[in-house]
Amino acid sequence: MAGQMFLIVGVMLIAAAASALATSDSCEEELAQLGARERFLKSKLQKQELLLNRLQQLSQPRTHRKTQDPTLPPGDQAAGDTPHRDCAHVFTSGSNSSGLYRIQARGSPASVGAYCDMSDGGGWTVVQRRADGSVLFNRSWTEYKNGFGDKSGEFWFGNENLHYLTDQGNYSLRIILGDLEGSQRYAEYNNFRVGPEKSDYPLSFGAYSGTAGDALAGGYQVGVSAWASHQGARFSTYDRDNDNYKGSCAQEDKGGWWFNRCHSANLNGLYYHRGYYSAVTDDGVVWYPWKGWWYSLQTTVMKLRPADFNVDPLYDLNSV
Ligand SMILES: [Ca+2]
Repeated sequence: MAGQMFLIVGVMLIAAAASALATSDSCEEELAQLGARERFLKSKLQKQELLLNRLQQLSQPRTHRKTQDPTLPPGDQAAGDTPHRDCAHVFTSGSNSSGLYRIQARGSPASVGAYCDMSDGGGWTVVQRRADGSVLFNRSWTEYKNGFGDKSGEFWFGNENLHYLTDQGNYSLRIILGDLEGSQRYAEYNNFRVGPEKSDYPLSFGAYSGTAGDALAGGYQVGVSAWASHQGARFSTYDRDNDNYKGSCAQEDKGGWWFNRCHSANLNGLYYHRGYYSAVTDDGVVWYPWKGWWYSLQTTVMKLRPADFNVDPLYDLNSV
């Protein structure tokens, strides 16, 4: 009898201890959940405060009078009275919808219309776009110098504009590529710079990051950079051959670009509507490390933003 009592007391003690342990486990779990919830709510609150600040700023009267630029088509937005150095400057001045603005880089003799991409963190000056093959990219030195195409569609911003823009400081280049199925990859380079015309608009860039592969430096494969890298390459067009090839890369590959001997990437090549193509030379819209030489990309965007641009956490996907 005494033994049974002893056992019952033992079982009760174990049950109590187990229950205490279980309680302690579930408490910890609950605490962890509450902690995570608290962090989530705090970050949500922070983002809502940012949004509120932004809305308040937008509802306040402008200190600068906005004027419609007569050289831009109706509906396009003007950058305001003060010349903006780039689209990042337009963005930080309070304009956060994508579209056409006027910018004037320091040192540039005149202002120029630029397509500002205010998505993807905002503040991007778009300098090249392929979307449907509607614009011919096999153009002369002068056309590449001044830019061509339709800034709301396919276009080249112009080497002169690229030079003045990137001469202002450390710019990051983000390239977004798309294939026929709608998949996208990106490549990013810091310290992107285009030199002056007197040096044939030489290209220089810093470290790569991204998902499309490092075509510009030819860093995707050991031993190919001598002919595949675009680092330091001068610009060539069909009427101005500055490449390292005995023939003319621009003539063979049908677009203006920073050719070496000849390329690992040529985003200004011929537009083939079906992606894969066959031709005498690799003259498509090419980014070799992603799709090889015999696939012509369906969409490309090259856009620039100062490397020290402060990305609003509200729009920064990496911060979520
Ligand atoms: Ca040559």
